[in-house]
Amino acid sequence: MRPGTASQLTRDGRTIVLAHDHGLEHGPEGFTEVPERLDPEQIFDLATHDAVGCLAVQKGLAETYLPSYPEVDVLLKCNGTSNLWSGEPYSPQTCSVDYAADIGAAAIGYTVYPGSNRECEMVEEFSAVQEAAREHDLPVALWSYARGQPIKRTRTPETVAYAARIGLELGADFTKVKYPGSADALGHAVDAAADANVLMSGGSKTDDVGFLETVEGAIDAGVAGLAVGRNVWQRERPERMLDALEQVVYEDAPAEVAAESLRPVAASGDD
Ligand code: FBP
Repeated sequence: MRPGTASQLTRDGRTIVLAHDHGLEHGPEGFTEVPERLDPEQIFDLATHDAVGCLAVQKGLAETYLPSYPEVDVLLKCNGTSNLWSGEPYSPQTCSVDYAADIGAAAIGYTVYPGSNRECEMVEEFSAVQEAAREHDLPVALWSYARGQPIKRTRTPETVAYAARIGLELGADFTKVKYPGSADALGHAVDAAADANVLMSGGSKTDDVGFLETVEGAIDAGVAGLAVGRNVWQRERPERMLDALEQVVYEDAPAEVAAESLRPVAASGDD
C-alpha cells in the first residue's frame, strides 16, 4: 500500500464498501427475494447514504449509471467471472485502469484467488493493474479469496490470514477477506496484514442482529471496515441496515444499540 492513498476512501480510518458486482458474479438468482434491486438505480440511490464510502460495481453499471450519480464514489471492479464458469477459479480482467479512470472511478477493485492453479496469471495481471492505479493515484482494493483445487478449507484462520497478508505483499490499500468464523481469527488476519487495511466480506444474508454482532466483533478485531453486498441490498429496507452499520463501523456503537435503527418507528408511521 502507499501511505495516504487509502484515506481517499475512509472516514477516520474506516469505510464501508457497498458491493454490487453480484449481477455478474452470482447472476439474477441473487435477486430472487428482491427483484426490484435488479434496477441498478436503486443501488446507486442507496450508495448516496452517508455510511457508504464507495460502491463496487463492474464497468457496465458504472458507464450506464455513474453519469447520473456524480456524488457516488465508484470502486470499479476491473475483473470478474460469472457463476456459469466451472473451471479452476480464475477471474479475467474486464476493464483497464485507464478506462476506469476515464469513466470517473474513484478506486480500483480486483479479485485474486490465491491457491488456484491459475494464481500466477491473476497475480501477474493484478500487479499491472496495481501499478496503473498508482499512476492515476487511485486506491486499490484486492478481493483475496483463497480457493481452488489445492485448498481444502477456504476459511481457516491460517488461510484467511495468508490471504490478508498477500494484499500487503502485492501493494493493495485494502484487502477484502472472507470471515474466518470468529473475531479472534479475523484479528489474526489483521495482524498478518500489518499496516494494510483489511475489509471483512459481508457474506450471504443473515439475521439482523447476528450480522451486526459479527461486524462489531470485526471492528474490535481491527478491520478497517466492510465490503458488504447481500447483507445490505437483499433486505427489504437496506437503508436501515446502513443506518445501523454506520453506527457500528464509524461510531463504535454496540450491535444491540445500532439494531434499534432496524426497528420501524411507530410514531412516524415509517414501517
Ligand atoms: P457479499 O457481501 O454479498 O458477500 O459480497 C461480497 C463479494 O465479495 C462480492 O463483491 C462478490 O460478488 C461476492 O462476494 C463473491 O462471493 P463468492 O465468490 O464467494 O460467491
